[in-house]
Amino acid sequence: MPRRDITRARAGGPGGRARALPGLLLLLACHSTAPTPVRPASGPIDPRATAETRALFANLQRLRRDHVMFGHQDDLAYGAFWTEQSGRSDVKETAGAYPAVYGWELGRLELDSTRNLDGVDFRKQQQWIKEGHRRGGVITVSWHMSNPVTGGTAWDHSPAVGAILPGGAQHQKFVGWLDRFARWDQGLVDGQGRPIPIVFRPYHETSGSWFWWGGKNRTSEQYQQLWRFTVEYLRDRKGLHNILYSYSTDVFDSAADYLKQYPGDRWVDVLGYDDYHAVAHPGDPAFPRRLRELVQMADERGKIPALTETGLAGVPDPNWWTGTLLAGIKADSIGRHIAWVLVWRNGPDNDPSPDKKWYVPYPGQASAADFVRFRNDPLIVFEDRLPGMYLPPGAGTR
Ligand code: BMA
Repeated sequence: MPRRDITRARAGGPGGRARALPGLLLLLACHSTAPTPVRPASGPIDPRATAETRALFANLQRLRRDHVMFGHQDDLAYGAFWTEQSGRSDVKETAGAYPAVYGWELGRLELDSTRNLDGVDFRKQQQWIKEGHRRGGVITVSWHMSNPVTGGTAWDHSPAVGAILPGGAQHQKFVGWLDRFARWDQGLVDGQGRPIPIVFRPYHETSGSWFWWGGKNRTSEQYQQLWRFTVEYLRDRKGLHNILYSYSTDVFDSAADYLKQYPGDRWVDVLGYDDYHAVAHPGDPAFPRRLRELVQMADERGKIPALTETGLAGVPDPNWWTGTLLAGIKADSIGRHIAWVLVWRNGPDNDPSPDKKWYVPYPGQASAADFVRFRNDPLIVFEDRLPGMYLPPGAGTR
């Protein structure tokens, strides 16, 4: 299918048709074709969110009017050919700047392990989170939580949700796991002792049945109860106020499909979804269609839409960054208003064919030149072009 040219589709955008029009006409043109406006009164679901967390919410909403941030999982911990080397980042070494968003993972924190399921040391992880935050980056956290009933991994989909809800046989054990999260979260403070805001994305890809909290392994009601209990416990019982909560599904067919187990507007700040499917096929119309639906759902609710995970393993397509990812984001004048896109980790650890696991290039990799083109696109923001995300909007630079 031929693509729409985004510079024309988006009135008032760089190079857009509206640019040639004089003042008033320009204003009218912007007005008539602009995407659904973001509800100005929106804010975090936590009424006691810290000033920095409220600022992060507002700045994410503001930034996505014109830009999309780029993120990478485990960026500072290891890369394609290195582990734990201070200052290193495959993203920076290839594109010249750190990512704007840093994804981190908590799996095995619940077991009191010193390292997560991918071998990342939790103490060092906290240092990397602080380092990224100090540079102005945005932190997002996933949790491939072990199965609380069997003790197996997150992929052990023996029924568990019913057992950990209040009244269930494993409820206290589960609450103990949330307590460990709370201790971990309380360690995240900046140089002045203020809590570092995070986007927390537990129980992710919930539409799929590969995790114990997903799909056929629980009812929608059980998922919603689990979600609401988690928010209430962390926010109201543990008093954590540095968190934006991100719901996320895997690929979805429609808004109704996406919202099937949605916990509700009072319980979610970020509407995310993970897509490793459409992005494997350049020009797949399902990709901009999903982004459009996601942004519309978020705009209607005053929430923040984000492509919370994506990527092409090994990035064998030399033009994937601009030809598939960027083209797909730009293909829809509404869908382009996601706040960020995060690609998965560069971990070669547990894959027999390691090159299949790289999600960002290293210098010299097949897609490296195109990754630089992606980074230079005016829509895309890496860390060096971020505004001050933790100051009230308009308050200046970081
Ligand atoms: C998955 C894979 C696994 C990893 C897990 C948690 O998508 O990358 O190797 O253990 O995420 O990070």
